[in-house]
Order: sequence, then structure tokens, then C-alpha cells
Amino acid sequence: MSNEPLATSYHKNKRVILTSPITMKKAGGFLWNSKMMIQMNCRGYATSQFMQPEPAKYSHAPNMEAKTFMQPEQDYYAHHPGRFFYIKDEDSGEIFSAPFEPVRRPLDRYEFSVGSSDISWRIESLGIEVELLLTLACDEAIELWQLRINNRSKRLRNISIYPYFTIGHMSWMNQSATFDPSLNALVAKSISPYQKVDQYLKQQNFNDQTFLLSDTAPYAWTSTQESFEGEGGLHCPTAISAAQLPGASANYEAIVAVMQFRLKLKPENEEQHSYKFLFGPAQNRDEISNIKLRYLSDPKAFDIAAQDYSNYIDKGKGCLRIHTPDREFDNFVNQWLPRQMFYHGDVNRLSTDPQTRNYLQDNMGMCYIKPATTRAAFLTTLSQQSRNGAIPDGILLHPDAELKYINQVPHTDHAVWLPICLAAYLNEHNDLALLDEYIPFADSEGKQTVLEHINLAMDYLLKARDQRGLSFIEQGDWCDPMNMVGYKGKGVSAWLSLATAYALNCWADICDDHAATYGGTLRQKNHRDSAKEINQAVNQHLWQGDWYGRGITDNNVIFGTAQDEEGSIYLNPQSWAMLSGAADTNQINSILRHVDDRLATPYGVMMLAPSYTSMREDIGRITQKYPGTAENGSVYNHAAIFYAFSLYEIGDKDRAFEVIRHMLPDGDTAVRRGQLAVYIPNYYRGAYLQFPQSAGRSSQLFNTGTVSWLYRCLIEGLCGLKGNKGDLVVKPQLPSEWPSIKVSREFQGAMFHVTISQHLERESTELIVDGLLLSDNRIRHIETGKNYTVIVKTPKQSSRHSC
Ligand code: CEZ
Repeated sequence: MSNEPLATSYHKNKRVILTSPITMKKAGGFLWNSKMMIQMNCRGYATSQFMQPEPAKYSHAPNMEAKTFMQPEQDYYAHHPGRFFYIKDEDSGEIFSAPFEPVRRPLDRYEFSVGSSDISWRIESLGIEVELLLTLACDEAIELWQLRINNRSKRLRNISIYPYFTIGHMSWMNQSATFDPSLNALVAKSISPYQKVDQYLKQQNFNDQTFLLSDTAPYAWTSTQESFEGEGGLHCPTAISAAQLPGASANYEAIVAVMQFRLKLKPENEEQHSYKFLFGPAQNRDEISNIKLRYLSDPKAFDIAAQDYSNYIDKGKGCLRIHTPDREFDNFVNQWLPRQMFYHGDVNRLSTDPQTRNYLQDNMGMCYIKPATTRAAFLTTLSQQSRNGAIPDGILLHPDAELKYINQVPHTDHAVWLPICLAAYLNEHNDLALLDEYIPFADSEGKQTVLEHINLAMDYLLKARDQRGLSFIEQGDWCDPMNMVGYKGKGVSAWLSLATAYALNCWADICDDHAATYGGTLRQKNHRDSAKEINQAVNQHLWQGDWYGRGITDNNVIFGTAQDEEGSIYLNPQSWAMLSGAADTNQINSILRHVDDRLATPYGVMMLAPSYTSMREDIGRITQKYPGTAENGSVYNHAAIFYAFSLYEIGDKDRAFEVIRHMLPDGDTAVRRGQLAVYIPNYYRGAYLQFPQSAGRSSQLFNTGTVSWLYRCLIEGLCGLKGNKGDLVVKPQLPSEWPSIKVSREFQGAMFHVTISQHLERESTELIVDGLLLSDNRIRHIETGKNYTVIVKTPKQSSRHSC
């Protein structure tokens, strides 16, 4: 047990609730649709963006911001963009703000509650209760806000309510704002900065306006930061101290959207008042007027929109429901995990050029939700392949999209994800016909089958190796910032070599299955031989006696070894050597021992250790990331899930579950992590021995390749209900302390209600399907639409490899 204070969050009715704005200041939730996302913090700060088609902002900081994505461990400052409501007692002059910022007045009650399709607060101060509810429009960039206010005190209250929504510094070229009474909206206008004529032509139809629309005519308003804040500052804005907001238009000034509503509240909850607000970007007045008509003319429109949005989020249901002795884990797996997976797969992290490896892995997750999307993603990816087999760094998803940022840096791993992710899709859906689809290339006429496209990709990978048979790394593999190991053209990657071997084996299995159904090619044997050859090369050049090194630099220096003071052990090559078959039993035992000793922490397994503290020019940018953050030795969940997957592959079910369970905040670690169990973050701080005081802190980033792999681990590993050629192969791997679990699993259009229990006296697994004892662990001839009752009894034994 750690000495962490008890967490102040709990799960109730499919919501995660936080009861203090102080203990986890950065905790929040996120909402998205195909046009926007918002990360809403428990204290009222927000990071939001919409697509046009590239990500853009409609609520800025009041100063000129650098153009950024979401930032890890984003700090919030008083003027950070957010959505706030000041409440003033007009009789006493006292003020407080909901949900907490900017006034920070201690509240008598605070409840921040994250649901699947909305985020809400219920707070109380000065005898006044405020309820806030945020949801999104289903398919447009609009925030829908509702505020309800109650007088819980025994006297009549005379109050003012002020929504204060930040709009900030919109553009250095042109920005202004004023209240438009005919719209009942505060409208800010700007021109997105540009310099080139062709940018003008592209940007002239941008949504350069931001509006705050209200269902109630305000008593007063103001729209400049200065007129609102004055000398009082955000804790006690000058404009709020006055009786009435000054009605200042913004003419090339930092912009705020503030309205004032005056209200008399009868005592003791006798009547409730509510207000609706819409906030978002728009192109022009007509659009805002149209939005007003659609959402504010019918009193039910908000509810209908909220229902539509909730229906959209509900489409992200997975094919698995579990009931285990660990209820917190169940809540996450049954609700939040498929939701996060759906976000990744349905809107591709709101990117128009997702990195190919992200695109493929995120779509692997979609095979458990909406398989047609996964299928289409393979076709899209392969139609952007070059005839020589090369797979691009990013996949273009919009006619105007271009490869940007990291996608302009050559990475060498993209092809390996094709068979690896395809295997998951085929396990689930047995859609071998996909391999016979003819699709084009990016750079030449003519079409080829998916099968031939992937053969070309495998050949390309095999060619991109040195004389030792190891894969070149160029400026990065899975690890983006490992950009200087091989930039001179010589450096090689142990991880990529092993991933290539694993991919080739996966591909050979798929080709075997395809051949068995459709008659076959003869290349499977070559693929398996090549995999073996690569495994041998890695064992010969990169096995270091205790574990595998991470690679060999352009100057022929092996790194990731005991001789290195920093970065002496990396997790990825160890995991993938178990997947590729490179590691034998002795090697596996040694690997596990050293991972336990050197990488395990109370917050999960670190991706490398010790973290680098200064630049290594033969490794690159990863060594310059702050020690313990991101790839430089954090608990990088994507790497950790590969490890868990490989542990299930070798049958080490206890270690595997331990790795997985550490991905979620729990009672002991929640406050330290500072995050609610509504998503798995990109990383938790590592460098456990170097910086123990910050270890465990969540990055608060909800973009991560972890989630699809976690789902796969649960289906194929923990529950052991893995599809194979249309059959269900049953091989559960429950942690040894669980006596039993219940699982509902959808597969091939049928529903399986499975009870899995562990028994000390059993020596082998027993499988009973609808009352009949099966002779092996394979459920065959599955009928669509049927409900199956499955009872599985397994021997109870610890799986922990002794090491
Ligand atoms: O981004 C991820 C990538 O989206 O890093 C992973 C990689 O496999 C994913 O494809 C590991 O490198 O410094 C960088 O450029 C990094 O690439 C990061 O941006 C990293 C972040 O953790 C973003 O979530």
C-alpha cells in the first residue's frame, strides 16, 4: 500500500465522479464528434479544436499562441481558454464561479461528473446551487451548454449570472466582437492570418467567427478582456463589481464572450431557472442564425441533440462485456475502453493524415466495433502504397490533406502493421475474401490483389536490411523520436527486425488460411524461413546475454545494453522477441527477470531505463525528451501493452494482467496519477528511480495506440475467446487470484454467454456448450443470431514464469 491520499473519484451509474476540484487539478473528460473535440477540465479549462479540414481553434488564449496539438501534462493558467460562469449575490456583492475557476472560492459542494456523452457539474456556494451540463452536437462543431440554478437558502436571492467564455486572441490580422441583439449572440469575427495569395483562396471560407448564443436575452454583455477584467483581475473582475456589464465591443482587442442575466430566486428551491448556450465556430451570420433556429426555437431541440449525440457515442460499443471480481476494471472495459477505441477509429484522432501505423492499429480496434471501417482502412492504406512495395508514412484521408509534421520524416516500420493488424481482423471476421480484392497503387497504373500488395510490402521490408539481415531504421521505427540511430543509412533496429519476423509469421498464417480456402501461393514457406533468418540474426548480433539490445547505430555501436549507463534496457525488443519466436525459454526467463527488476514500477512498466538525461547524437531526439516523459522512459502504455500481449502469447497470465491493471488509476494511485479512469493515457511519468516524486503522473493525453491492443489482449488473451477461421477457440488466461468471471462475447453474429472458472483439482480444461461437453477447445459451426451458453472450467495454476 502506498501513502497516497484516498482518491476522491468514484463510479456511479456509468459516470465517473470527482468530488473535489483540488486533488486532481488536471483531471477531465473529453467529448468529440467528426468535426471537433473538447478536453474539458474539472475546473472549467478547456482545450478544443474543430476541423476545416485541418484542426483549428475557436477559443484561444488571450495572447498569441503557438499552433499546438494537445500538450502532455498541459498546465492551465488563469487565462487559459475555458468555460466559466460567475455568480454574484447582488445584495451582498459576493461572487463565486462555476465550476471552480477563475474565482476559486471554496465550494460547499462540488461534483464533476464525466459520462460517455456529456460532462456535468453540480456545485454549491453561498446557498446557491449551480448545475452545468456540456454535450456536443452530433456532427457539427457546436458545444451545447445548459445551466440550472437553484436557491437552497431560506431567503429570496437577488443574483446575476455571467457566462464567461474565452475567445481570446483570434488573429493578428483582424479580430473584433460585439453583441448582435437580433441573434441574441455575442459574435467574434477574425481573419485567419496568412501571407500568400493561394492561402487566401483556400482560407476565405474558413469558419473565422466564434459565437456564444443564448436562449435568453441578456441584461448586459461585454466582449473585450480589458472591459471585463479591468484592474480586478479574473478573480474579481471589475465589470462584475459594477451593476451592469459595460457593453464594450472589441475592435482589434483580446476577446471574451460575457453576458449578464439578472434573476430573483425564491427561497428553498421553490423554482428552478435554466439557461441554454451554444458556443462554437461559424463562417458567417447566416450560419449562426441557422444554428439558432435549429437549436433554440424548439424547447426540445437540446434534448434531441443530446440524444442524437449519445446515440452516436453508443455506436462505439465493443463485442465484449465482462463481469469479474474487479468491478472498477469491468467498468472501464465495458464502457470507457470501447468508447476510447471508437474515438480513435471513427475519427482517426481528428487528423487528415494519420501516421500509417496509428491508422492501422486504430482500425484494428474498429474490427471489434464496426468491421466495415477496418476493412475499408486496409483498402485505403494499400491504395496509397507504391508499386515498389513502400508504404507511406501517413495515410491521406481528405482531398486537401498532405503529409505533415512527423509524416515528413522517413520511418521504416509502417508495412509491419499490415499483417499484424489484419490478423486481428481476420480472427474476428474470417473475411479472407478481402485478400482477393483488386486495388490500385499510388504511383502507377494497374491494380493488384490485397494479397499481392502485402507480398510486395513484405518484400520491401525484407530488402530494407543490411548484410547481417537486420532492418534499417533510417529516422525512426515505431519509436518516432529515435531519429538519429540510422539517419546516415547504416543503423539498424532490433525492434523492427523482430517486428518484421513477427509480421512475416502472421502473414504466412494468413496465407495458409487463404490457401486452404481458395487454393494457394507457395510463398508461406519463404516468409517463415525469412522470419527464422531474422530471428537468428537478432540473436547473433543483438542478444546481450541477459536481454536484447535496441539497435546498432550508424557507427556500429550496439545500444540498449548493460554497458549503457542510460537507456540500458528497452522494453520493445524484449516483448517482440517473445512474439517473433526469437527468444527461447532461457532467454524469456532472463528477459522477464530483468524487466521486473529494471522496468517495473507501481504505475506500470517503463519503456526504457534509466531515462536519458542528455543528448546522444547517435540515438536522437528521444534522448532530449525530459527524463521519464513520453518515449524517454515513461510508462508508455503503448509499449506496455505490446509487453502484455507478448505475455499472453507465452501464457504468463499473471504478469500480463498486472501490466494491464497498472494502466488504470486505482484507489491507491489515482491522486498521484491525477487522472480519472475514463481513458488510458499516452503515458504515466516514469524514471521511477531517477525522479520518484513525479513518477506516475498522467500525461492527460487520450490519443494512444494502446486501446485497440488492450481490447485484443482481453479478447484473445484474458478471456481467451479468440476467433479462428470462423470458429471460436477457447483458451482463457484469468489471473490466478480470480475464481471465476462471466463474459458476454459477440462473435460471427452469435452471442456467447460464457462462465469461466478455475479449479485447483483440474488438470485440463473442460468446455461445455449448451450442455454438451466438447472434445477440444474449439466451438464450430457457429450460427448467426444464436445465443450460446458456454461453461469453461480450467485448471488453477500460477502462470508466472520462474525467473
Ligand atoms: O507520438 C506517438 C506516435 O503517434 O509516438 C509513438 C508512435 O508509435 C506513434 O505512432 C512512439 O514513438 O516525439 C514525437 O514525435 C512522438 O511521436 C510523439 O508525438 C508521440 C506522442 O506520444 C503523441 O501522442
